[in-house]
Amino acid sequence: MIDRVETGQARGPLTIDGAELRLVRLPLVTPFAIATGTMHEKLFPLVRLFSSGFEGVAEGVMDPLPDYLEETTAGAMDLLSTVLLPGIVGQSFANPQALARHLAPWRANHMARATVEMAFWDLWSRSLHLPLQTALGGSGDAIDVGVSLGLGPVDTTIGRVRDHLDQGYKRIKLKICKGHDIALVRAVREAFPEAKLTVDANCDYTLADSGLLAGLDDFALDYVEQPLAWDDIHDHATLQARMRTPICLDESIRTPAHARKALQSDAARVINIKVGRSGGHCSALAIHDLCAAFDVPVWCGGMLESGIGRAHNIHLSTLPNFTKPGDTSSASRYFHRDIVVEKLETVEGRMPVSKGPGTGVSLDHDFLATVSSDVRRFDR
Ligand code: OSB
Ligand code: MG
Repeated sequence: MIDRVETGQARGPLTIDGAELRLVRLPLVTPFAIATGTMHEKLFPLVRLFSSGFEGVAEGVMDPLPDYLEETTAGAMDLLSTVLLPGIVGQSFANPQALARHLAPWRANHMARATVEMAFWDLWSRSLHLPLQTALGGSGDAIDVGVSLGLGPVDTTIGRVRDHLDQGYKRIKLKICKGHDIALVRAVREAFPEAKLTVDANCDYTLADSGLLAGLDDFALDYVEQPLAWDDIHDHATLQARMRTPICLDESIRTPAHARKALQSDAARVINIKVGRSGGHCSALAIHDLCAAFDVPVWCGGMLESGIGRAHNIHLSTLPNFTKPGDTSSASRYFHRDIVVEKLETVEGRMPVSKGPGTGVSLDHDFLATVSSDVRRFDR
């Protein structure tokens, strides 16, 4: 039984005294190419919530264009500033579940809602002087992590795989797309017969490609991530019946109901939980528990987050059913300089978990100011 802190009785409800929203732009160290396009920078809404001298922070994981899921940065900035943040400033919430219930009536917009919900979890766990990990019901001092390598030529990819295995990363995920799949995976598998390998197609295939996808069964992959459409659990069930390699769903799982349907229909034998994609930690915990009930392992995905989102992901990854390495690798792989003071770096493929209150990371305000625009305050 997971011992979760379900109430804020210790200090009573938290009243949101104020909120701040800003847009943050960070250049990426290496452009990141996936089936839907190439990212050169990370642009994201950053939300800060204030209550009784405490502060909670979170970032949104939506992209500028609706290429991963349907949400966009501009759309989220609008929803956050006109509806979600004005709707909670001045309101009191006994615990994160109460805040999640307040946000529940809104349709979709899971990433925008997650930004607010996650900031509240950070705020609430700080107010209780607990690490976020403890408030969520997790434990342990470090988590296993792998890396997600963007699309690239076969020879460069082999070099990058070697590099990351040498650094101790526990699993290598290769991005694939139509026309850049079997030959790539064969070459990497031949070069690294023992490596824990997975692939991620970001929805690039259809059921018409079942034969090709079943061909991936030859390469002892741990799983194939999101081969088919973002909104099609049913087709993934059909595909799973045609291949041995476990299917892992990412884009298709935005709610616990999506997870339940995927598990009931055998559309996913592994699930990638991204808290920022799924409406926040309450929903991520529900997905985690459902998967455990179906004996399906989960792992924590990433969206090239800054240290703020990365820290949330690290704490969530300490829950017991996160039994596969996550994508929460060293921040220095993504950014020359991060917006948090603490260095989130792996040691031999393990990411340490902060034991300070909340996420345990603090904003580097001087640097943050240089990469921020559109700063807005919401007061009572
Ligand atoms: O599908 O998991 C994905 C990055 C951006 C958008 C989608 C995905 C990814 C990654 C990178 O795979 C994960 C990370 O290193 O943060
Ligand atoms: Mg993915």
